[in-house]
Order: sequence, then structure tokens, then C-alpha cells
Amino acid sequence: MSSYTIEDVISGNLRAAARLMRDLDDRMPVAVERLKELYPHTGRALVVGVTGNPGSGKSTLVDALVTHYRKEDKRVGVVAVDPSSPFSGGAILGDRIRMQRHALDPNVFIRSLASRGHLGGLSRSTTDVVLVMDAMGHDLVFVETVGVGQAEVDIVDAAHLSVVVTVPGLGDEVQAIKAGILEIADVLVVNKADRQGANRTAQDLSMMLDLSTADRPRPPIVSTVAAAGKGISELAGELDNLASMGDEGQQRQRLLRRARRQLEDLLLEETGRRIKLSLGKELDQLVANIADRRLDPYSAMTAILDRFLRED
Ligand SMILES: Nc1nc2c(ncn2[C@@H]2O[C@H](COP(=O)(O)OP(=O)(O)OP(=O)(O)O)[C@@H](O)[C@H]2O)c(=O)[nH]1
Ligand SMILES: [Mg+2]
Repeated sequence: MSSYTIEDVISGNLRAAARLMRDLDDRMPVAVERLKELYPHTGRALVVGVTGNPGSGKSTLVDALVTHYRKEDKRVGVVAVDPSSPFSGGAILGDRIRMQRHALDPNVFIRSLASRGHLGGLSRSTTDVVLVMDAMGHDLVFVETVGVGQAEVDIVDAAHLSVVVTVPGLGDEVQAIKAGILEIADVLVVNKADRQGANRTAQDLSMMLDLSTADRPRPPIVSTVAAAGKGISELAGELDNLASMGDEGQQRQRLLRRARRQLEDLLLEETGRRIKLSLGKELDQLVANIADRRLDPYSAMTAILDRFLRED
């Protein structure tokens, strides 16, 4: 039973939107129908990914950014993605995301997402929630993800702009950033700049950017003390700049990248689901044969795919 219409969602009805998000999370077919109808009403929100190591201050930073943009009367959505924790219904995460002071503001919509075991699903859930927030008329949507690995990069791909948060004095963390996430950062933040070594960390990052061969604009480095609201307007300024900047070609590239990612993710998830459904019990038999070394997983995979999909 669906007790909400897309008009409810577009007009910003919080209950309708929350209900739709929950149904989408449960992969309810009727919710997917709603999402199809909503799609033409999306594409206006600026989606900003915020990623970085646990405890680096991402939530505090997002909270401060929300305050900043509320002063400009912007409507703001926040999605907190936590790949590591089991599904908690948001209660535990709610404590962790430290945004209680916006809880009563009807123009701020905060939603937590936790994985139920597989990241592909999480990336889809994130995209769905972002779409709903976009359709509701939010000007900005922040997507907070923990960590600095490929999974976060994938999730961040749902964003227009990526903020990577680091803190002073973590040599290893800088290495981890170097390993991949530097390539996706549009803005680098050195948070907890009230701590020792903040300048040094900024210099290290700057040097790393000098060495980087990435074929993209050099990301600015902003120092912040999120807990005290320092550096937030500078950070927001960089985001606003980047959002309006970039030639049409670059903006088009981003749009295409996101659209491609969305379609490919959906295809993969749905193909796997349908093939498993069609195989039914046969899948268990194949698995048992593989475990008993009567069959190898590569041949099994090829045999299954040959049956369902053409290869040439
Ligand atoms: N000294 C200092 N502490 C800060 C600053 N910003 C945040 N913190 C503190 O750092 C701790 C972690 O902050 P969070 O905002 O929860 O960090 P997070 O990155 O969202 O953490 P997870 O979501 O658990 O990965 C909290 O105790 C904050 O009060 C800062 O600029 N300076
Ligand atoms: Mg957090």
C-alpha cells in the first residue's frame, strides 16, 4: 500500500519522503515506480560527497556547512553512509552524526544508511535517497561516507563534488589518501587545524598534488576547525566556486559519468538478482559441486552466463 504521491514528495512532505525512502530501501516495486516518476523532477540539487577517515570530523564539518547554508536560506539534505555498521534503523547512527541541532529544522533532512552486507546495494540506496532529496527541492545534499577506500570512491561517484577530510599528524592517513582518494578530491580539507602539525599536513598534501599527474584541476586545500566553525565559509566558498565553475564540457562529463555509473550499477545488481532467481535450487547444487571440487567456479560461471547472456 502506498499512501503517498509524487506530488507529496515534490512539495517537500517529510513523511511521504521518509516513507518512500524506506520502501526504496526494501526494494519495493511500487517505490521504484514512484522513483521513475520523480526522475524528471531531479537534477537540480548540488550533491557534495564528504569522505575521510573515521573521526576526522566529517559530521561536525557537514553540520557546520548546514548551518552556513541555512543562513543563505538554502534547503539542505544530509545522507550519512556507514558501510561498516549493521543496519540499525538509524538510531545508533543518529547519535553518531552529531547533527541534532538541525533536527527540528524542516528545511534540513537527515538520513542515515547502513549496509546490510553488500556495497553495491549501499551505493544504490545512496543514489535513491539522493534522488528523493533532490526531488523534494533541496538545494544541496551532503553525502558523508567513512573511510578512504574504493567503496567510498564508488559511493562518492554519486556526487557532483567531493570533499576529502584529513587531520594533522597522521602520516599513514596521508599515504592512504595518496593511494587513491586524492584523485577524486575536488577540495581537500585539513580539519582539526587547532591541533599541532596542521600546516605541515597542508604542505604535505600540497606536495603530493605537485607530484600528481591526474588530469583534473588542482583541488584547493582548506584548513578548518569544524568544531568551532572556523574555515567553514572558506570551504563553502570553494564549493560554490566549483559548482558554478568548470566549462560546459567538464560539467557534461560529470553528468555523463554519474548517469553511466547509475545505469551500470543497476544493470549489475538486477542481472545478478534475476540470474540467481532463475537458477533457483540449481545454484545450491553448483555451489556444492564447487565445494567438493567436482566443478571449478570459473567453468560454472561461464556455463551459467552462456545460458543467459550472449557473448561476442
Ligand atoms: N579538536 C578538534 N576536534 C574536532 C574538530 N572537528 C571535530 N572534532 C571532534 O572530533 C570528533 C569526531 O568528530 P565527528 O564529526 O563525529 O567525526 P566523523 O568523521 O564524522 O566520525 P565518523 O562518522 O565516526 O567517522 C568529535 O569529538 C568532534 O567534536 C576540530 O576541528 N578540532
Ligand atoms: Mg560521522
